[in-house]
Amino acid sequence: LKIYFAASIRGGGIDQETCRALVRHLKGYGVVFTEHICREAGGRDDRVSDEKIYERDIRWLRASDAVVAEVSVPSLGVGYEIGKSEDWGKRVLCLYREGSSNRLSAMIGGNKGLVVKGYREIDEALSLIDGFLDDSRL
Ligand code: 6IA
Repeated sequence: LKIYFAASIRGGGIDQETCRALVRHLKGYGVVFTEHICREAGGRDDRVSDEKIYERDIRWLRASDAVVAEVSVPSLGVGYEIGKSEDWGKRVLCLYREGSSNRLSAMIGGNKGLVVKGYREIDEALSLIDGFLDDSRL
């Protein structure tokens, strides 16, 4: 399975522990194109040009079988990737940590074309991933 994992980078950055736990779990299902984004979150990400990042990510997104997005921290990039994925008919799981200081955008939370799930503990998020990826429609 080829999985595109999306999470906020410049849009604030998700916490590293959550990022790593999600990526580690996703890797049990196959290739995670974006496994490096945890290390980049909140750190320097200017070693590669924005143009290169955009082109590579779009290529990966197009090639993916499923998209898992952590949406607790608002991110223009993640929102853009979710919109593209939806247009391309990909199944998208959006994971939102309940009680986050940012309310989830209505453009994500109100979209019936996406699978949007709230979680409190990381283990809950991992079970939600299992439910999503074990679905036979993939
Ligand atoms: O607007 P944001 O920066 O929060 O957007 C985050 C989303 O855009 C993530 O889901 C990524 O897929 C994508 N993205 C943004 N910046 C990068 C990036 N920079 N690398 C990969 N994906 C990115 C670091 C480059 C690194 C190789 C040095």
